[in-house]
Amino acid sequence: MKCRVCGQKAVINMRQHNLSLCKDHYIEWIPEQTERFIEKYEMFTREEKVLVAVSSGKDSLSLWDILQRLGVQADGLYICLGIDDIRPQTDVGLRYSYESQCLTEKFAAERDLKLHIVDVQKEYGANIPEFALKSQRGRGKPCSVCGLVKRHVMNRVARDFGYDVLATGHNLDDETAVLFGNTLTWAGEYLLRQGPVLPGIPGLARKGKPLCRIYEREMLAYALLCGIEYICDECPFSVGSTSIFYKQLLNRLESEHPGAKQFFYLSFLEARKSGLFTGREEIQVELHLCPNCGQPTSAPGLCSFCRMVSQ
Ligand code: Q46
Ligand code: ZN
Ligand code: ZN
Repeated sequence: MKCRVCGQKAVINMRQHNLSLCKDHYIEWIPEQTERFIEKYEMFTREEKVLVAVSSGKDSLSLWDILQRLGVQADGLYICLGIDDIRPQTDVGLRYSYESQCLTEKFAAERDLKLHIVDVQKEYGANIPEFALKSQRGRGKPCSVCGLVKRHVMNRVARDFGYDVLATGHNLDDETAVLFGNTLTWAGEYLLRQGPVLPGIPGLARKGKPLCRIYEREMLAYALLCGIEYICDECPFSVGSTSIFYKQLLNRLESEHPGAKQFFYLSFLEARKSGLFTGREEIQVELHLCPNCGQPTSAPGLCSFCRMVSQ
């Protein structure tokens, strides 16, 4: 197996792209691909201020690394969720947030990058497991509460510090797992909103997913080959999630049909572009501003986040 560019020994063979590359050319190829997708989907321009949401996972840290290589001025945001001291069957969750924060801070310090840190417990009086216990949303699993908190904090920091766009490290496997779930239920509203970029509205920054066309396996290889120190443990609450199950199903499909995930995602984007999900009249949701935090919300009064925090 030889590198298609230089003929040296290849370190990765991507059947889905019919491409093998050596380490040096692979480390160049991933940023080139990312740049192509940033431009193709008009995520942001060189002049815009980018905020990257970093969790210390391989995808978000690699994304931050790639943006630096591309010369994009991107600052980081780490949200400390307080997912520590949890004792499931194993003790993986014991210091999940603590370790994530250390790795993210180290990454930023070594590269002299600006990092915003928001500690949910300190700022809002409870951590994610505690919010999950006291909120209706969190019954059983805290992921719904966690998603609400992360969205709120990301939007708040982007607005308060004047960022034009919020970039997240979702890869192709993440996107196809969500797409698969939304397709199983034909969740039209979600299908309409899913895509590489979500336009901003007053009070909410644009959101972009520069890695949305890159396979998880490719991102893992990139992080390893670049020597990026990321957290290997998954969040303890992700155990048994439907998204992991969908990823496993899609991996089986991919192993039989290389390129299947990419084809699924690209065909969806084409179908969406051609108006497949806008057949009926688009419902114009009137947005109100939350009187407490000022973020847009679909119903008058406090937004869901402020309601949860005030409980
Ligand atoms: S961090 Fe939060 Fe995830 Fe953990 S609690 Fe669920 S949503 S699984 S990406
Ligand atoms: Zn090469
Ligand atoms: Zn609010």
